[in-house]
Amino acid sequence: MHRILVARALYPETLARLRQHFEVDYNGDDIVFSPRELSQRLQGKAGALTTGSERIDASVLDAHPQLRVVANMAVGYNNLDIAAFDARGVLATNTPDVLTETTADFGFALMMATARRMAESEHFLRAGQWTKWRYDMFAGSDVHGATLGILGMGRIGQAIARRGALGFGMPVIYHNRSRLPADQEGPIGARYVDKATLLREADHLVLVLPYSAGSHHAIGAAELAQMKPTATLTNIARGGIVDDAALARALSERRISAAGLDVFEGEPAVNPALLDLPNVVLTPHIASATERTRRAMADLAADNLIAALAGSRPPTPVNPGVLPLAGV
Ligand code: 8YV
Repeated sequence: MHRILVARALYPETLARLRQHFEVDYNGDDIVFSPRELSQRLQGKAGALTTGSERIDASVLDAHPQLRVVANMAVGYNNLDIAAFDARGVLATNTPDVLTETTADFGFALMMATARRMAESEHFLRAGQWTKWRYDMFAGSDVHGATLGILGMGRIGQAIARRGALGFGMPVIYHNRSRLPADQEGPIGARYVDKATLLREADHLVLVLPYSAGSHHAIGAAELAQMKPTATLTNIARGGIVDDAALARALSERRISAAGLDVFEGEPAVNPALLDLPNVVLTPHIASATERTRRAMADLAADNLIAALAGSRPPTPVNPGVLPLAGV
């Protein structure tokens, strides 16, 4: 029986299924391992079920040549050094598709909460400051009919575009590494534009691109300066895509109107400058967090581990070029 590490707390049902196939070392206390602790716990393991909080790079793989598969319970896998995996013939898997609509719901909700000042007004009410109606009280910006800008037009970006175009009559503009085929642009009337046009024309800009060295600080002071002063920015992608310090400055100087952030540079730490601002809605990386979707992500990660370590093709490999795996 292969030995695996389940690196974080997991649904008991998923864990029980894994235990039918493997000898499981389970981090039931849900400790976020230091790199050293993680390396210790990977001793003798053929597989690992990880989340975005566990970093597996060349040095970890070199220290554990018996490790064959890392199943990440996330669609994003910037915590895994895929070039290092490829070079060593180690398989990485992720959890696409099962979270697309759930994450798009949240992205749209966060964008709406940001535009309509929901967090700020709720804090005002809870603080007992609501003593009268006033004509301009918490007047925000409209979502319906406004131009929706999307940076990164993968599955989640397209699902957000559908919500905006079909449900809220929003013209959609987007920028991406590659343009969508016409039959995918057509139904949502999405217009492909360069990044400068996206920044200049979007009323509500939503970030849904993967994090990589190339997307680090894709939105910094220079980009924020190109946006409309009335625009909002929503980040449900990854911390590090936005320069949070530059964003805090832009928000405090009202160079854009508001931001909604579900992800942060260095999370779970949050730049203190953001915490002090009224015009930002902050959530703790929960865009995929519905009961059903998180179970589906856990199950898919388990399916990937079970298939790969049985020598079968896993449902959602990140680097299928390493298949078939040697030594399983
Ligand atoms: C995860 C995410 O919850 O899927 C992703 O890429 O960001 C979230 O859905 C998070 O990464 C924990 O693994």
